[in-house]
Amino acid sequence: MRALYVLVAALVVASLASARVWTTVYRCDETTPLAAVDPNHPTIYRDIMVGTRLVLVVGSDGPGIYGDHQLWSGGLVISRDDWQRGTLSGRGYNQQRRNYDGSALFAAATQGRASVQYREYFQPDTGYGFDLRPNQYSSAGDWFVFDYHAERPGSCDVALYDFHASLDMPLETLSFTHVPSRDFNGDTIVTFWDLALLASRCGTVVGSDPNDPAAPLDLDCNGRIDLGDIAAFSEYWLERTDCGKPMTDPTKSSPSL
Ligand SMILES: [Ca+2]
Ligand SMILES: [Ca+2]
Repeated sequence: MRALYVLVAALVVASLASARVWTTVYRCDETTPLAAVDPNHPTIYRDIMVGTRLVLVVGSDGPGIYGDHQLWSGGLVISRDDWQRGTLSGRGYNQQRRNYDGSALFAAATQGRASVQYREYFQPDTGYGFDLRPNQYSSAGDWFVFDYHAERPGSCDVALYDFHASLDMPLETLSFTHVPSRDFNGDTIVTFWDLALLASRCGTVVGSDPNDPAAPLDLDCNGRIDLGDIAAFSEYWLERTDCGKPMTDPTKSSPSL
């Protein structure tokens, strides 16, 4: 009889449990996952350049409805302290519904729509982000998509919450670190043209004025354009910040160095 009680209790718990939900981070091509620094810490990511766009996909291994008919609900949030360094954008804003319809993917919006709404958060910290709610017919798969943009050097965390589980403890925290861009001519890819700009200034002393046009080239911040900057530059060789079509003539966008 005791075994029967245990079985019934297990079935009740299983029927009330919701899907496991997590975030996958892709580069701008929406196909290549962004590498983690350490396999043991899969949500601490390799440094990215300022100007980099990433794509964040919230996915699930099951439907977004609990056994008691409540819908899964959560949020993707950047704290106010980090918001200046990184930003999240929704897709396909629907003015009438005040909803980011384009950020709700098929598995969350099966036979209808899903809720993706921008809001300011006050708990546990002040922050900005999106409330997420799949619909009652949702299924396992990719639920929501957002664009992340690295705005300034420094660190920026993005937290994914399951509001049914906890308002204080995120399900996971994605940790990004932004480093100065190596794409000096702004054509979204680090190539020979950027190397040529760096090499042309090799040996230059960088003034203390942050507006010194050579300042962006001093990647290791030692006050001089030198081999240290070439080494820091080479780590991002051929890396893209975004996947827009490169300009036909990259030299035309060169800054006046
Ligand atoms: Ca470039
Ligand atoms: Ca330097």
